[in-house]
Amino acid sequence: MVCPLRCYRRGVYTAGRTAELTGVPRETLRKWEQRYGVVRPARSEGNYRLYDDDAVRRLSVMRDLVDAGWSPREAARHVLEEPTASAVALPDGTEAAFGPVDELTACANDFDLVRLEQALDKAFAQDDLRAVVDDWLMPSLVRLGEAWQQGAVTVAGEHFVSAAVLRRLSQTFEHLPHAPSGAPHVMVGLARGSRHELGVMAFSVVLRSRGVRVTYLGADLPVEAWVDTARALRPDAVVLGVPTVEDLPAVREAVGAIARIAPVLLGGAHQGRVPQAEGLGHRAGEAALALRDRLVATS
Ligand code: B12
Repeated sequence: MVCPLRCYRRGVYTAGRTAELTGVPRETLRKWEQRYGVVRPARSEGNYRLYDDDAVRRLSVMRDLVDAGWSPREAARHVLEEPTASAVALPDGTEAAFGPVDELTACANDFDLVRLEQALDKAFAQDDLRAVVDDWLMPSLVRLGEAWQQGAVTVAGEHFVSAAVLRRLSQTFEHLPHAPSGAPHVMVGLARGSRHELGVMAFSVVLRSRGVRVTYLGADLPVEAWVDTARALRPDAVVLGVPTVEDLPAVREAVGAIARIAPVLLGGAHQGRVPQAEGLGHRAGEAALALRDRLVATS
């Protein structure tokens, strides 16, 4: 059954439901709480543990890391230290300027294309693409992911929305003017097997809007193709996304190979786990502006 928005926005879950949502057995939930302090569940009147949305998100990330071979201690440290979009407070006035950050999730429930395109129209009508990306689009996608993970939107609903977002970002990218000659040049994309391209695409839009020449290579690019293209184009920098834990091995391989040719920088939720490359931070728009300034200053 599809749950109305209210269910997950202020979600409160029993230990059994949290175990179902995260795939972490109940005994392990207790162990991770007591040994590592990853979550601090509230208690019901009967003294049962009650988990909220943020706890479910933390536990899911920790489960992914442990599944990917991390020790629970290391995974817990990562979960506690690394902020994500959902942990970042939105500035005042965000909803007035762009509309609610729950709007995309609501559209994933009702498949209303008109409403979805109106929400994108309203947000992208703002001049400041950096703010559109950091203050509305990325937080909206994080909400969508949480809703999908909790069963509050279907896979089809999530695809319906993310396809529309990708269309809008691509259209915005195409309508930006070409960079002037002599402008800094950045190659952007994802490693082999990695398909979450909305973050790197949004970053590319902001970068191009500030006069940088962006060669956007998209999703799922094998390491050999990265290397050949970097050798041929000699960009000033290469930027890869690391949106999921599963992307880490391919990103590490790509970084190792590309770093001999050009500086490699990373974005996305798991950027901090690739020691050979610098992370650009978790605000894609701001990171694009900072990178542009840096490249201009060193050119
Ligand atoms: C849309 C979406 C999809 C779409 C992507 C469509 C597209 N063309 O991009 C599709 C349907 C393909 C998809 C597939 C899958 N997905 Co998905 N997806 C999402 C969703 C809802 C948004 C993804 C996104 O754009 N994130 C970008 C931003 C919002 O998130 P971020 O990576 O945390 O980055 C933050 C910052 O680092 C920064 N940032 C992001 N990018 C960049 C880039 C630069 C350069 C910089 C500086 C900063 C920066 O902005 C963000 C906000 O602060 C997320 C939810 C989420 N929380 O991200 C799930 C999510 C990423 N998906 C998930 C999963 C599990 C999957 C699948 C495995 C599902 C499946 N069983 O098939 C596959 C894997 C596909 C693959 N091989 O890569 C999980 C990943 C958990 C993990 N393992 O780490 C998430 C987190 C959902 C969840 N809560 O469980 N997905």
